[in-house]
Amino acid sequence: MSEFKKINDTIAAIATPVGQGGIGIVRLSGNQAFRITEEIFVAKASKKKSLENGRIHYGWIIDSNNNDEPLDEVLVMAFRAPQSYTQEDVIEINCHGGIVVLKSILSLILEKGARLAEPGEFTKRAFLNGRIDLTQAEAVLDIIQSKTDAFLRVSTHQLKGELAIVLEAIREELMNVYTQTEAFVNFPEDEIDKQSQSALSHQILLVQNRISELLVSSAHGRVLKEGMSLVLCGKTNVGKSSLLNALLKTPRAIVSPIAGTTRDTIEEMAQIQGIPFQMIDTAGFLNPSDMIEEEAIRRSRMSLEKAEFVLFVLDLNQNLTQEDFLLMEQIKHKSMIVVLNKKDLKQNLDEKELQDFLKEKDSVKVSAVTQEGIRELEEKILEHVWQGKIVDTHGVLISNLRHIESLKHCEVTLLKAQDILKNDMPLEFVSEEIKEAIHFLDEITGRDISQDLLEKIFSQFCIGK
Ligand SMILES: Nc1nc2c(ncn2[C@@H]2O[C@H](COP(=O)(O)OP(=O)(O)OP(=O)(O)O)[C@@H](O)[C@H]2O)c(=O)[nH]1
Ligand SMILES: [Mg+2]
Repeated sequence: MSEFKKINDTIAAIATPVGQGGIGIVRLSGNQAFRITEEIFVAKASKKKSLENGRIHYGWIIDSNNNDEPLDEVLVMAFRAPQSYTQEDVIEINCHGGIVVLKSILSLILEKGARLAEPGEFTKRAFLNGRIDLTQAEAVLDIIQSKTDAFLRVSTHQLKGELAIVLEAIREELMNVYTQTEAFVNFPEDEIDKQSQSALSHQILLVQNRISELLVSSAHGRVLKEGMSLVLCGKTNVGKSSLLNALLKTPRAIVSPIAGTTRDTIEEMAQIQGIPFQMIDTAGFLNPSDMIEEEAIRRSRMSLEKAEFVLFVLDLNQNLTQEDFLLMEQIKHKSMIVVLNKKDLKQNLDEKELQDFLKEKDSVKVSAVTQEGIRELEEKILEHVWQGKIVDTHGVLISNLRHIESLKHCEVTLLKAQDILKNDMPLEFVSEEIKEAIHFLDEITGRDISQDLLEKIFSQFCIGK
C-alpha cells in the first residue's frame, strides 16, 4: 500500500444511526485520539484523566465551552494501536443515544483537533494499514446492507478473509507460472521444450478452471445479494395478486372478483427460505378499456421483459381462452413455472390443451386461497434459481460485481496466454499475460488498486464505518 500517502490526522464521526436510541457512539481514530478524549473526559472513579489501553472507562464528558459543565455520562473504550479496528489509536465514546448529545460531543472533539471522517474512512484505514484486505473491507459493507440470513452468512465468510485466501492461492499458482516463463525469457539459451510447454499450459488451465468455478458461483452470489426478479403474469382474475399475497404471507395486494383489480404493478421484496426475491404483481396484459389500463399494461410488459423469472398463472376453474394462448406465445422463451391456480375449485381447464406448452416447463397446482401447493411452488422456485445445484453458502461465493468483472478479465487473459503457448509465439507474451492476470486478482484484494477505484469503493459506506 506504499503508493498511498501515510495518514497522520485523527478522524472522528458519529458511528450510530441518526435518531433516538439507547446508546450512541462517537468514534475517533488517529494518533491524537487519546489526547483529545483525555481533554474532554473525566473518569468518575479515579478522577484520573489518562486512559488506559484495553479498558472501559466510566465517567463524564465535560464541556470546555461551558465552564467544564458535564455534558453526558459516558463509557469510553480505549484501544491502542495496533490492536484496534483501524490499527491506529481508537477511542469509542458510548453516550446516550440522542442526536443533540452526539453532535455536541462530536463538535467538542472536532474543536480539539480531529477532522470529520469521510464515509467508510475507518474501514479504509483498516485496509490501508494492512489489517484487512479489500474483499474484507467490502464484506463490512455487505454485512451492513445484508437483507437476508443467507447473504449475511456469505458476507461473514468474506469478512473472515476466506475469499482472499482462495485468491491468494490462485495468485501463488500464477506467480509460479510467471517465474517459469520469465526464466525462459531471461535465459533464451534454455529454449522451452514441448513437455515444459504443455506443463505450463496445463498449469494455466487449472487456474483458469478455478476462476471459472468462482464465476459460476457468482450467479448464486448475486441472487443472494440482490434478489431475483420474479414476475407474476396471467390474464385478469386468475389469482395473481392472491398468489403474491400467499408468497409474501401478508395481504399486500388488493384481491377481488372484479376483473382488472390490479392496475399498477406492485413490487415487494420477499424471502423464500432466506433467498431474496423482488416479486412483481402485474395487471392483465390484453384488452385495455381505458387510458389507465393501457398504461398499466405497458408497465406490465416492461416488468415482464426485465423479469429474470416468471410465474405464469392460469385459472384451473376456467377453460383456456384466446387470451391465455396469446400470452403463452409472448412469454414462451422466458424461464418460468406455470402455476395452475384455484385447485380448490372444480377443474374446467382441459390440461390436454396445455400439453405442448408444458412440454419443457415445470408446473404446479395450487390454491392461493387454501394455501395448498404453495410450499411445493416455493420449492420449485428455489430449484429453478439454483438449477439443481446445491449452493454451499459455507464456502466462498462471489457476489460483488467488481470482483466478477476482475475475474472475467483474469479468465480472458489466461485464455490468451494459452493461445500464445499453443501457437508457439514468444514466451515474453505469455509472461505479459500472466502478469496482467495477477494484476486483475490484485485489484480484487486491493494489493494493486488505483486511488480512484479505492475512493469509489469507500464512498458507498456510511460515515462512521
Ligand atoms: N377459490 C379460489 N379463489 C381464488 C383463488 N385465487 C384467487 N381467487 C379469487 O379470484 C379472484 C381474483 O383474484 P385476484 O388475486 O384479484 O386475481 P388477479 O389475477 O390479481 O386479478 P386482476 O388483478 O384483476 O388481474 C378473487 O375473488 C380471489 O379471491 C383460489 O386459489 N381459489
Ligand atoms: Mg391482481
